Amino acid sequence: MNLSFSQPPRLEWTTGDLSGGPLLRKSTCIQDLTGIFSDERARQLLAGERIVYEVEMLNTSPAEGELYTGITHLYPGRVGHEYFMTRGHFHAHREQGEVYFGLRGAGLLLLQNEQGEVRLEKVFTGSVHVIAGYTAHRLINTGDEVLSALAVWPTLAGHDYHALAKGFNVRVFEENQQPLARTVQNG
Ligand code: PAN
Ligand code: ZN
Repeated sequence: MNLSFSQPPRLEWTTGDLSGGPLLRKSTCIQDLTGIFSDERARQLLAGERIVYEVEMLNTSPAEGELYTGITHLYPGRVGHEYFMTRGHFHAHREQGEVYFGLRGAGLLLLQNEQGEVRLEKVFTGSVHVIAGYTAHRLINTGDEVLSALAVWPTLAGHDYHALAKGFNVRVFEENQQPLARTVQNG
């Protein structure tokens, strides 16, 4: 039998650039992130069309049992003193987990369980983050270059952005040129 060799998509590990396959792209800008940062006035003073993060995904089958593969590029910046971050979410199917891999840049992965307990993991080139089910997750860019991370998650998982609409229980601010995590009350 004479089988040909197919060419899979390619991830450039140093930049997080995906190529060679059908891709889906989504940009999230300052104007999309109402109520996400603690200083809403500071957010309104920034240009609404400024991109905070972009997600590139392989356009693969959404069927149950399949996996999605996506890269998040989170730009450096702050709203007031709070670092740029993703919206963050629980999976709609809470039991579904996910794995993140740090590709470039420096930041934090904020993890919060259903009891409201929070953990912060450092994200760096080569970091591996096994996100258990029932755990909300958010990337935070504490550096001054783009933070890129690869994520793989079940198509079944779905996203629930409402459960944490009031915010996570910890926010990360720059103080004296250092990241500082503060516990916040979300009523
Ligand atoms: C990631 C996230 C991505 C963007 O692919 O969706 O980092 O963050 P938000 O979805 O919170 O805006 C993932 O966790 N997928 O499940
Ligand atoms: Zn997720």
